[in-house]
Formats: sequence, structure tokens, C-alpha cells
Amino acid sequence: MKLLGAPLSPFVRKSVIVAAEKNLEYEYDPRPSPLGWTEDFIKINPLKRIPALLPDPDNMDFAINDSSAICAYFEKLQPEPALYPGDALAYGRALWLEEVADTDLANKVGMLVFRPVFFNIMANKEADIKSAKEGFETLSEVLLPYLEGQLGDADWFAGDMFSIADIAIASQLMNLDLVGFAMPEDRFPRLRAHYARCLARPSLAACIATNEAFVKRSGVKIERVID
Ligand SMILES: N[C@@H](CCC(=O)N[C@@H](CS)C(=O)NCC(=O)O)C(=O)O
Repeated sequence: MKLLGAPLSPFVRKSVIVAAEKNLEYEYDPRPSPLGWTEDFIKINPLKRIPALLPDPDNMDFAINDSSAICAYFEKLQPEPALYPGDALAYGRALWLEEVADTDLANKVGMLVFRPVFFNIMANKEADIKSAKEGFETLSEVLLPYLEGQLGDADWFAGDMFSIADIAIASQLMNLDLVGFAMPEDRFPRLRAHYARCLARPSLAACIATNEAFVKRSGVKIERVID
């Protein structure tokens, strides 16, 4: 199979992490990106979004698109280790928190913090740290406190296992980290510890190492804003 999509997309990252947890092998094409879609890619995903997955790399008419669909497919393809809780309540919670990560968290991290820094630097402009800091404060009003509260004193977001909820949330928070924003210890200690717990897993450690190398290769120099 072939996974398509630029590596800094948090949705591509989510799929890469799930595949790594499950030891799945696949070809990877990092070229499709929102910066310019090719005709071939639009045939694969008319919604013009990454990631896309071709179960058979030679059949472009038969894709599985959207990170949630791809990750759910991976779970069926390789059930071990399970990344979706077996318990009904924990399963429902995992899907809900995945949805929070993929929608509101993704939009706010992407548009309000990641873009003003990363896209500016890529366009040879100065990083707009002021806007990014304001964006981080917007995130800190409702969404981050909500996630901090939902995690509570637990290690993981849904039940007592590492799950798709943790992967989806950490995949978005990685884009804050990559542009210099750690979770402030004094405001979001549980989220900070959760992110560190996630990064201690080989799948996420490998992913951030690859992403950091990609950022470095792109010539982007990131200042730490919150450490
Ligand atoms: N719900 C989709 C969202 C995918 C998504 O929005 N990907 C972004 C890249 S991070 C994209 O392709 N955006 C297209 C655009 O902005 O034109 C998923 O989970 O895969």
C-alpha cells in the first residue's frame, strides 16, 4: 500500500504513527501538499486533502482517504496492538476525543499558531511570533483547559490504554512543538506530561525526529517561544 501526504500534516502524522505502532509496511509519497495539488492526486482524493492511502499503489481509483478512515482501516488490517479500546464507553470517548483533535484543535493549532510561524518563514518572511502567541492564548481559553480536564489524573485519554485519542491529540500538539511552543508547565501540567509520555513511545519519537529533520532541511530556524 502507499500513503500519500506531506510529513508535517498532523493528519498524515497520525496515520504514520498508527502504522508504526502496528509495524505495517507501506510506500510513502510525501509530495502531495495543500501548496499545490496535481491532477493525479485530485483523482485519488477529490476532496483535496491529505492523507490519502492507496491499498494497491497501482490502482488510483480505489483509495481510502481521511486519517480517521485510514487509522480505522489499519486497526482492522493489523489488530495488534489494539489502538481502539474494547470497552464501549472508552471506545466512544476515544472517537470523540479524536474528533476534537481533528477539528477544533487542528484548526486552531494550524491556522493560529503553526501558519504564522512556519508558512511565513517558508515564504521568506519573518515569523509572526506575536500572532502565534495570540493564537496560543486563544487555544488556552477553552480548548486546552478542556483537554487538561478531560485527561485528569489519568495517563491516557480514553480508558487505561494508549489509544487513537492520544495519537490524534499528540499529532496536533506536535505542530505547536515544532514551531517553538511547549505546553507551559504552570498552566497545562497534565497535557505537558501526557505529550512527554507519548513522545517516549518509539513511534512518536521517530516521527518527531523525522519532522524536525525535515524542518531543518527546509532551512527553517525555529526560536523556542515557550519551553
Ligand atoms: N479530516 C481530514 C482532514 C485532513 C486535512 O485537513 N488535511 C490538510 C493538511 S494538514 C489538508 O489537506 N488541507 C487542504 C487544504 O487546506 O487545502 C483527515 O483527518 O484526514
